[in-house]
Amino acid sequence: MHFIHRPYIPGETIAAVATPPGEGGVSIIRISGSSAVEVAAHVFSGPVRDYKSHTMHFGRVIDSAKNVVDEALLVVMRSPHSYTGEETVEIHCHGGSLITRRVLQTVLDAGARAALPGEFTFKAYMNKKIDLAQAEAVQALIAAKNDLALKASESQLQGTLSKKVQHFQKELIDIAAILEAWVDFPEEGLEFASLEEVVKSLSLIEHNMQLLSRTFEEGKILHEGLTLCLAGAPNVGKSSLMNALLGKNRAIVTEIAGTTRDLLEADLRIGGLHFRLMDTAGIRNAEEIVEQEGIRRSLEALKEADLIILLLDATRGIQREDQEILKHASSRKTLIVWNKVDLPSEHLPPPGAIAISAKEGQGLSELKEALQNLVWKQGSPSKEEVVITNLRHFQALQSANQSVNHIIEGLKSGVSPEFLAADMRAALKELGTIIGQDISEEILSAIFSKFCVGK
Ligand SMILES: Nc1nc2c(ncn2[C@@H]2O[C@H](COP(=O)(O)OP(=O)(O)OP(=O)(O)O)[C@@H](O)[C@H]2O)c(=O)[nH]1
Ligand SMILES: [Mg+2]
Repeated sequence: MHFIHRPYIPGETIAAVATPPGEGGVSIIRISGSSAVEVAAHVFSGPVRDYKSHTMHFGRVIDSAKNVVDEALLVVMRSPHSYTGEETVEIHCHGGSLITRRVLQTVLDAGARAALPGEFTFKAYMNKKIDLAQAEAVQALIAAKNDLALKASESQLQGTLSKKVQHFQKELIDIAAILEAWVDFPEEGLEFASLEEVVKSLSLIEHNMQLLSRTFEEGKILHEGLTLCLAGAPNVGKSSLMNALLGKNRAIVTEIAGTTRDLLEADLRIGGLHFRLMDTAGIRNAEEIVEQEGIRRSLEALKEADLIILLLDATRGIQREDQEILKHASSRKTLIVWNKVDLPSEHLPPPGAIAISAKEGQGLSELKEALQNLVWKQGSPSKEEVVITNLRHFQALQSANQSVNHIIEGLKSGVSPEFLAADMRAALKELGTIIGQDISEEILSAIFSKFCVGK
């Protein structure tokens, strides 16, 4: 087994800074491997070998020339009760970037090797502390940008996805045994289960796997966020709405039509969702080339965006130019919003329409609610206990599903069970890759190399 093009040596002692780079109160240097305690004993003033597991001790870090490098706290975590499953020592030193580097260098000089990205988690995986789906959850947890994404990765780290996958595997193995019995004992085999029963069980597994893969869309929303484009004719109040949603004067607002010419972007959070908000140039037939280019970009943004707020000016009602813009906005992802309802107008928004005043901040909570409803059209995210957030898992589930579907179709059309064994093996293998069974070194390296050093 290799880890990122390097032979994997069980128990090899590695070290890295586990805290983010830069200045802070405390930095943590993590050492893990069979000689972690020995290495730590070399660089620390106290009797490290005698420390009880999971207890903190104050002392000094001392280099090979007997210079004091820093004062620090040290904790030993004895195998197997550590993140990696191996002997682990953490040194909590002062948080300067230079001092942290010096402490790390002292540890490396004492015999540890500098850890590669994700190598601690890789050790945890190799030592069966966690499976691959859980290792990936660690990374998702660190990268989570909103509460829902955090919840999804926490649950994956607890092993909910792994359990589900193992459950599918077990059900398939049970069915594989029945198919085998049919082949080996064609006479009595059918006593174990009828063809209809097997097809029914397989269809149920297929259905449940589909339900799980469908959560991927949701997982993507949670992790990557959504792009939300503010579009409409000039002067309807797009930039005013951007400012109102952000609660600050991000975009220039004037009474001149054609104020915004470039795409403006900002991060926005609504109810646990993360949006990339885009203010665009008002769309009209422009003469001037800068504005024309701005409008071209607006139309592009409309096409690419996950969601669109199409703004109308309530004092003008729907004009021909609004009709034109509507043609570019797919209704599936568009919310039509009437702005400037604080002004008197003879054009009343249709009943039930979302009516706001970007200027006065009126109707914004209704708008936010409507946005969330548009995102969670298929139901609120908390309903499924397990959410797929990882493309690799999604693809594996899809191919497993396909193989199960082949088996069902084969059985229905009278194909002899022995010819379906390959599909059964394929389905089990694909499911296995999610939790790291039978997985190639390239894939492993690709997964762990995305981690940061020290994790
Ligand atoms: N009374 C009132 N005025 C508004 C409202 N929203 C925007 N305005 C005014 O309408 C004018 C245009 O607003 P902007 O936010 O610049 O409009 P825009 O859609 O970004 O315009 P372009 O960038 O030119 O396409 C400004 O004078 C705003 O003060 C509103 O809700 N009520
Ligand atoms: Mg504008």
